[in-house]
Amino acid sequence: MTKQMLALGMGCFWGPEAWIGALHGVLRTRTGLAGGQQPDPVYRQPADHSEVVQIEYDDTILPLASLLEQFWRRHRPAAIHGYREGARYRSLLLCSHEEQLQLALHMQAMDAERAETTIRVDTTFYPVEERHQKYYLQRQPEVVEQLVQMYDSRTAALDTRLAARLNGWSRGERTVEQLRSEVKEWQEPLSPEMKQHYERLLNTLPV
Ligand code: MHO
Repeated sequence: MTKQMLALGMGCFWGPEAWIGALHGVLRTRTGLAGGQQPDPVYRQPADHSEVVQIEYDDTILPLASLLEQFWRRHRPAAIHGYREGARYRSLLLCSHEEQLQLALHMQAMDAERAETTIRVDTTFYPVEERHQKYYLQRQPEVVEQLVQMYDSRTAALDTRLAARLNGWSRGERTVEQLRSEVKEWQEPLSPEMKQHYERLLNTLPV
């Protein structure tokens, strides 16, 4: 497995975190601010930064090209710019290395509508407060509560691969059945005991 990192901006980060978290091969998602120059932006005052989803993914399962196809299919870059104040909402593709950048630029050139997306290598990322992490999953407190019981803290629980998938499920991006069969295949770094906890949680979800 090759672990990769990338950040995508396409408007309000709540919805994108849900569909991205549902993708097979995504290991972790976080919402935050990125793409600007000014130090220490916060949600209420993003300065010159934009809302983005930071994604950790396994590119042997989810190739970058397929992630980026979906990124451009899921939003219209030109429709986002200038919506609301400053730079908060922008079509943004922040790569973590040159190889990602070359593929992203190549794919951008394939469709004129993609021209409005800002693309560059930039790994600076400022996570935002917890209430914006897995926003739609957090609307289901009884599910989050079960997840929290398996981890040391709410922060750790909301940061997991399962939390990313459940967030997708809470938006109808995945069925419980799909999650059950996927979790069966998860190996490292999941202990057999933890996997049982996961399966138990999935069994309590309304189908
Ligand atoms: N629906 C919100 C946007 C929140 S998002 C995290 C609003 O229109 O105020 O940008």
